[in-house]
Amino acid sequence: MKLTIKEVAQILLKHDKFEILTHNYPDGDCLGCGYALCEALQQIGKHARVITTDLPKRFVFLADNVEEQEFEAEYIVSVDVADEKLLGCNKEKYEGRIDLVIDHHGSNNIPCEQKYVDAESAAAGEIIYELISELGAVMTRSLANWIYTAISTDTGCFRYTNTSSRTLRTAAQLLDFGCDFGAINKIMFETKSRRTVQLEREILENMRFCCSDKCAIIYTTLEMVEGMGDDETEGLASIPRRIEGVEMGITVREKPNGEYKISVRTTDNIDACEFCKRFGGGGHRAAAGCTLHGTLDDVIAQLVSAAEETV
Ligand SMILES: [Mn+2]
Repeated sequence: MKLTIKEVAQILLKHDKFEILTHNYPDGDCLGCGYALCEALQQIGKHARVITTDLPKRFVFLADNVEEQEFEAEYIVSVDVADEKLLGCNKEKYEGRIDLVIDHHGSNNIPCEQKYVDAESAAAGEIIYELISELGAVMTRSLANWIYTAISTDTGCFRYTNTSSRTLRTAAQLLDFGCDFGAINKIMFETKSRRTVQLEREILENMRFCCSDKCAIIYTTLEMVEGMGDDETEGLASIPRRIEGVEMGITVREKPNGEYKISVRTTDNIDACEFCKRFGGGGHRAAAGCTLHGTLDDVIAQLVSAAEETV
């Protein structure tokens, strides 16, 4: 059933004792949406709690002011979860039990009768923003902060092309509600762990170029990232493509047992997906991936020779 935002609000108003599910490797959007919806429901007299998998360090503060409530759950809502597989360690418990899906991934394939999926929204946070006023909840500063976190992180701080005029209008209203956008931007976009900066230095020192400098290749070994969390090594694939003149950026990540995960980012004229298909991978035109085996030198040599034929 295709629902309107008003109908979603009516459904929520009819139920109580909510569990709100987020996806694994949680990001600012699913967490911001989860906590905002939770507080809005509590504000109008409902019981609610957010179910997460392990929080990356920089998101932990988001849970600071969330009231923990004890109750037997009766109604399960998922936010920003495109597929039940993404529930991670909560999959077994909640698979087939979701009562309402709220999401912005057009590809959402959760089998559920009641779904609100709006692929026009840059972030699920845009949907939650509208829902909060439909629920009759008051937009507090903490609600505004969570929703700002959701929307700003899914748009790369309003830089990605998914940003719409509605995204910016919503953000403007969140500023009117007093959200701490400066502090949130600093944490989300301008802060890296010292270890991450050291890793980046090592990566830059070892960067290789080929194809008359149109292709840049970076790599991490298991030794280089030892003890680092996923959130400390994300975003590395954007390093090569920041370099002027580079049309193809390749990131090689060593995994256990001689396996290497390859991420390829390209500019318009090169098809990253076609490139990765040569190695049994795939993806999108501008961003794709594949897996290779062997030694690091061997893997890089294979990538360089394929790049020389492509770029
Ligand atoms: Mn999202």
